[in-house]
Amino acid sequence: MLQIDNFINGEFVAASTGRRFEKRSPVDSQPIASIAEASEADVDRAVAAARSALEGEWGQMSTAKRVDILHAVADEITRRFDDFVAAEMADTGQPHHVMTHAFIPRGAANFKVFADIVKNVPTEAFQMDTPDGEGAINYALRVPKGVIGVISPWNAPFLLMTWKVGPALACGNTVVVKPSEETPLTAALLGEVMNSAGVPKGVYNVVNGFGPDSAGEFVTRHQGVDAITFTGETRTGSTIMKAASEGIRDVSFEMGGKNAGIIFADCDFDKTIDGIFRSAFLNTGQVCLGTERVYVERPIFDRFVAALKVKAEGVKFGRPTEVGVNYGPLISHEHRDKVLSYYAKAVAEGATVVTGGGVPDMPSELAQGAWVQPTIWTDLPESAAVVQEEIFGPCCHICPFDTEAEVIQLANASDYGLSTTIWTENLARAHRVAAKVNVGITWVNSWFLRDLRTAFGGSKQSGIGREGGVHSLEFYTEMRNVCIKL
Ligand code: NAD
Ligand code: 6OD
Repeated sequence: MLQIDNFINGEFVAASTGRRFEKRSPVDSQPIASIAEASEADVDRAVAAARSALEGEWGQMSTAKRVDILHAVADEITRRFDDFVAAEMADTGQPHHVMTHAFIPRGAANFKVFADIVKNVPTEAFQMDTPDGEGAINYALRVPKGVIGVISPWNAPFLLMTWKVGPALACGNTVVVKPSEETPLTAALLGEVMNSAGVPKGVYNVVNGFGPDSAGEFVTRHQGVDAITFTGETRTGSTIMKAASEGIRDVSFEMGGKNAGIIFADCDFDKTIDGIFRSAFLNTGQVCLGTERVYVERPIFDRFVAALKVKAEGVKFGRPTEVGVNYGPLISHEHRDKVLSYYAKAVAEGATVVTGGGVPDMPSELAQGAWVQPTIWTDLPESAAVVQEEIFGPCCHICPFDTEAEVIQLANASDYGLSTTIWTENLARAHRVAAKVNVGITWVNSWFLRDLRTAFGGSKQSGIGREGGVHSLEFYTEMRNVCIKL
């Protein structure tokens, strides 16, 4: 079994209390790692190390050198690509090709892209008239915000953690990361990478543990943490916001979604089926940007439901490295209980179960894993729990619509506003509808196609703020204006 320790001031260290917890494989429930559970004193040490790095070598370093070091981090991630793939597969149980084609390459990109942005983006300057006619000039300095608390989830652990650590370090901050208790492996591996790439001690720290009354709460309450960037459930965001209010500390939140797929009758049918299949079932539906509400224009409704059913019934369950496997387990039994409770609610509320709805028959060596069937429902009212609440599982409800105005109203009838996909061959309609759907990201005829220079985030209860491109600089730096009278 792997021994995973906290990473503080450039060293792997056990918890001061000696406490550890166990991580089990979602595939078969076998124990895979023993993890040091950080105490409040450990979090204190991590924050102190981050502060001292900020005031020391890292804080004094030229931007050019910092950028070079972050490129070295990206190169080292690429060199150890297979280790990251293996670690993330062990943690999440998701198929090999999802790791190699989607999630792990983003780790390196998250460092490179933000290092280059920081190197190239100018600050602002204004010439100003003054009563004496001689004028003044204003310019802004960008300074790091300080020690950043990074709280990350389990569904795409490495992608989501580096999406915050990359820009935070590029801007000259230091970090204390609290990865999800479900997925500690890649954050630890990144500690080794930081040391190999020459990142000074204390710049990147990892404290493991849980949320309330554990490492998550210790980090977010800590007054030595200057700002908190969080990805996870909306309910957790609300708790963290209260903690951040002590000391008036800034937050950036990327949270839940209940995303709509909008399918017009003039879509490219086969591409749309493939796209909705991916957006509903990739990563076993555990993607915040995934589609759990599907609205299909009535003339193609029956054909669409039948075709998506065939795709859902064609998934291949199995171990992540098995050839042809394209569908993994849920992250844990606890999460499976939640998803299955929604499967039961859908039936209780009168759904037609088009496919799935339960636990698949698995071979005996996988029977203890957290497996669930991909599930499709129809015939529910919009008020049903599975149409309103984020399930974060491999399931969707499909509902017919008749007009553009109606589907816009349906898509917007949610407390969340993270993403949407629109499927049509009519470009004018795509632009029209995209402008009216109240979400942070709309994809037309695609899904999860990411340009890291764009603003990423959610509206309504899906988030606060935007990260990505120069928008990350807005959170991870502060602007100091200098006014010079000429
Ligand atoms: P979660 O909120 O349960 O946990 C996220 C992290 O917060 C974990 O590290 C957890 O230990 C920590 N945490 C929990 N309670 C805490 C507390 N009181 N104080 C401090 N830290 C605490 O979320 P999850 O189950 O890990 O992830 C799934 C959720 O994340 C879904 O809602 C999904 O939509 C959302 N998500 C959003 C995005 C996005 O970009 N908007 C991306 C991925 C996931
Ligand atoms: O692509 C990203 O930058 C990002 N934050 C993706 C979020 C995926 C949610 O599961």
